[in-house]
Amino acid sequence: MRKTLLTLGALLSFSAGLAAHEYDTGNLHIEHPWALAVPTVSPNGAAYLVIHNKGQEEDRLESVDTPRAGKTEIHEHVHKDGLMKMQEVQGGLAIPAGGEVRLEQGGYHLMMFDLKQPLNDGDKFPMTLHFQKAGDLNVEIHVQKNPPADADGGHSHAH
Ligand SMILES: [Cu+2]
Repeated sequence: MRKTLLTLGALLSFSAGLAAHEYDTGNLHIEHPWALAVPTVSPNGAAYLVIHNKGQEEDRLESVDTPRAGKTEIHEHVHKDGLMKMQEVQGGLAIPAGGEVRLEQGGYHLMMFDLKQPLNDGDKFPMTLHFQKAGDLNVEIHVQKNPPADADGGHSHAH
């Protein structure tokens, strides 16, 4: 019995290590901030993360910035005239009480303009998230060729 428990514990800590980096600030929990590696000629890039709000009140991601880019905006994709376009989220991104917001490919993203250096696989760089209630949070963005494996597995990507 004791041996089984120890084995399970080792497995759990191993998978927690694989799940990489997470952050907490106030009632917010942020999972795995990452950016897609892009060809060196691209002046722009996008970063993604998941924000959980464990609190009783809505919070709001008002803006973000990183020294890696000239300008960073919170974007959403919208369907317009049969085309998929992206635009800045006006007034910030609401993080509902007790809910979560996923920034992922094809949806909300942190759009970086005028990259100072190309986003190469394996790079890491800092970004500051400015929340209305939780304040500022510094995170590290990991540049990857592929989206992170989904740790919670409890939702569908069918959209
Ligand atoms: Cu965009």
